[in-house]
Amino acid sequence: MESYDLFEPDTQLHCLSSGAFVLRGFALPHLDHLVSETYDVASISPFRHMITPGGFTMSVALTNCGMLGWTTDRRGYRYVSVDPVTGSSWPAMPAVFAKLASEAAAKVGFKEFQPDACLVNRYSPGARLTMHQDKNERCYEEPIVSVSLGMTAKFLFGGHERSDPATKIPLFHGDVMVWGGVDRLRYHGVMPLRGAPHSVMGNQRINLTFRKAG
Ligand code: MD3
Ligand code: FE
Repeated sequence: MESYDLFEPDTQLHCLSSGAFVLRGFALPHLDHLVSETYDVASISPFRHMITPGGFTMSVALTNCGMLGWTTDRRGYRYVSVDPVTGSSWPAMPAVFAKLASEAAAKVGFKEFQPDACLVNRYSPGARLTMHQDKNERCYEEPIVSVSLGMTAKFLFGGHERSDPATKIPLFHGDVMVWGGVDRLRYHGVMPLRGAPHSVMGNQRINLTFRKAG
């Protein structure tokens, strides 16, 4: 698969497919604020390792903010409004999160994206996400936006069948991805985290994934 630059060299917009984009460094002006808000979210609803319906403990630790949070246990994957660990609502989505996600979506043509869910994934060295589709949301018309913080990850951009070949894409601190339309249900994953600790975030990668789930 070829990727190519669009006409905005200053914003470093890469188009992977007609509905999938990498916005290199799009979050750079907001990074300190994003990182501190992420830690505030995790101080209210802590990172935890969830169990998949198949009985495996996820290597990625996660938490959520916003009206709805993604969760998994032996009963399946779903969105819930109450954090099962704290018994309280998920922390509110910080304004800087919602603004960044909707501005990134608008930049590539998805107007008025208003996420109600932000999944916060934390990767320690060795943690990975196997190839999957994001299928737990009510509406596939809305795009998904993701923000990478910390250590560099190799993202796997697959096709519409699990067995389709995947392109490896490096994602750096401050990179944003947006995908929707014909690419909304592509398989994707993240290779086991490895490499040098990050100067600001240390020995981890954190990813914010914004969705309209409800
Ligand atoms: C490209 N998280 O939590 S979303 C997830 O880095 C998840 O933690 C990724 O996948 C992470 O479900 C970031 C990246 C993503 C998601 C869906 C896509 C990229 C996609 C669908 C089509 C194409
Ligand atoms: Fe996903």
